[in-house]
Amino acid sequence: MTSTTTSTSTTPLPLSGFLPVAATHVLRSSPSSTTSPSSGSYSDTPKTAPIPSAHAAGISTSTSNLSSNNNSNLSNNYNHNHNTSNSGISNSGVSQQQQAANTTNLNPNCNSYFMSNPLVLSPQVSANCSAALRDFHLTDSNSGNNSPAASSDTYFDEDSMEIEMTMEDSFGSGKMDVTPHAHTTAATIPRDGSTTALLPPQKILTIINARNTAESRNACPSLDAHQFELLRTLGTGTFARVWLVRPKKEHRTSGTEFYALKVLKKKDVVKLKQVEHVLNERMLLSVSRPQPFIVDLFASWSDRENLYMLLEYSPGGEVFTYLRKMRRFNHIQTQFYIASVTLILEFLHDRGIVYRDLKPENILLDARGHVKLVDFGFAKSIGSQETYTLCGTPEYLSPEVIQSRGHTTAVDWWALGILTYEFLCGFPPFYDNSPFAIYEKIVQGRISFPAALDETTRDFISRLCEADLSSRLGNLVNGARDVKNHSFFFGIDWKALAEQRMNGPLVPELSFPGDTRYFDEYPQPSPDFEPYRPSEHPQEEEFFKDF
Ligand code: ISQ
Repeated sequence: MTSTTTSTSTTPLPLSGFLPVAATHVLRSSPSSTTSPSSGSYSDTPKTAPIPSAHAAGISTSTSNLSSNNNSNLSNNYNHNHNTSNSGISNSGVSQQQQAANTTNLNPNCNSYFMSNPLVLSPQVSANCSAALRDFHLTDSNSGNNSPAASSDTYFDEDSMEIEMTMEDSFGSGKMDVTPHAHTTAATIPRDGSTTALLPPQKILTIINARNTAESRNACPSLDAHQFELLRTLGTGTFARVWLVRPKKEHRTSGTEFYALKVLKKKDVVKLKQVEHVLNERMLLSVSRPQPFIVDLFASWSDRENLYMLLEYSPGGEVFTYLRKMRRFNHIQTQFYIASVTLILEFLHDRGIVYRDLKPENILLDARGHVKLVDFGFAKSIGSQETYTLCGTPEYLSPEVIQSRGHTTAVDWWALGILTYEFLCGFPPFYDNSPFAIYEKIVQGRISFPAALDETTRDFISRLCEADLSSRLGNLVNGARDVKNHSFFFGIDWKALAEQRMNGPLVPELSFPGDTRYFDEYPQPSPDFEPYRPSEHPQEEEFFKDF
């Protein structure tokens, strides 16, 4: 989720046996970037969010001898190479973290908000984190989609309720379509092609609830961008901006209703040939309810210029931010996040959905430190079929994707192995300065493990990052069950985790539900002088009609 950057260069992959596809770089983050998010590049705004407390998550601990934060054998060249600034938590992170934990203060404001709020850290452990490099998106040579691909977003900021804006302020009242909205659609309501007229002010929660349970969306009131106040940007991408929003007073049920509103510019979605990805994202998010570790899509709608997705607000920010600040996670932290992601993959794969963009940037934390997976821009419903669209992030791509051999849900298990390694080591196993060099390493398939990683962990990662699909953990007859049964997860209570009975190992310190301290600041959107003309895109408009 950190800014996803597309470069305009298209370069064939250099390795023999690879399809000569158009390649579009998306840098995970780079300290030297200066382009503004609104121009389609990422922001180099330093991350300023505070680190929350390390908190044993109620999971009994494994006997693993790896306490990664405590291990000075693990050098973190990845951060150094990419100028990730010092987080204030040194290599011997555990002791500092421990020290910080000792100075922990309970935030009295949190009590009513957290269900069972453990110790929370004061924000003083915060420091800049300009993060690392990566993100790469390839376009689909088979579909002829050779334009720069873009993952839809990037996020992050901090600040409070000061910057309040209405939709009119942000987009310019002249630009918004103020006619009745033809295609306001709740995420879970089957479409029937009918339209919904704009009704007088309604309570947003009532609308959401009604639309999610009503027989027909015709019977439901509509949602509209003008019903929300835009509070601040949570993240930006090439064609999307995510806002923290709350219903305007007359639409509010309580003072605690906050949402993340993802606004996608139709003009850019069309220009970047992302129509299919965006429609996929909306559809797959809607069928992925209710999975507590996937961000909830409450509703979606469109107007003349934009597509909108009203999402659950996840105030803890990106796991990426925590990882870069703490350098690496310890076994307990890693186990908790990887177990949560395993449950997500099990859920998606059971429904024939491949996610295809697993990385720390796309994993947010909620108020209790639980995982929320976002950005379904590359997710696809494939059943048990193979697919050939090349997309993902270089360090996380599996060999079969790089070599265009056709891929399945097995790519997500490969990525889970990469994620486990990156969480424990602070850098991914296949890393280099250019995507091409990364691909060479991935295809060579040699993983070197830091001395501190124990045998069980090495086995877990090696079996996930297995090039041979017929032996890859997760891709065998027992599917996700094999992954869950691996001794890497020793001590995990899967049922308790799925039911979110315990808090996460890092619990954000928040003082109210709309707290944005874990998000970076973003510049205001620049005015757009080139309007989208629906009449020039009849085919795409036909698709957007169903949004
Ligand atoms: C929910 N909460 C915070 C940020 C988000 C970014 C993208 C999608 C959902 C989000």
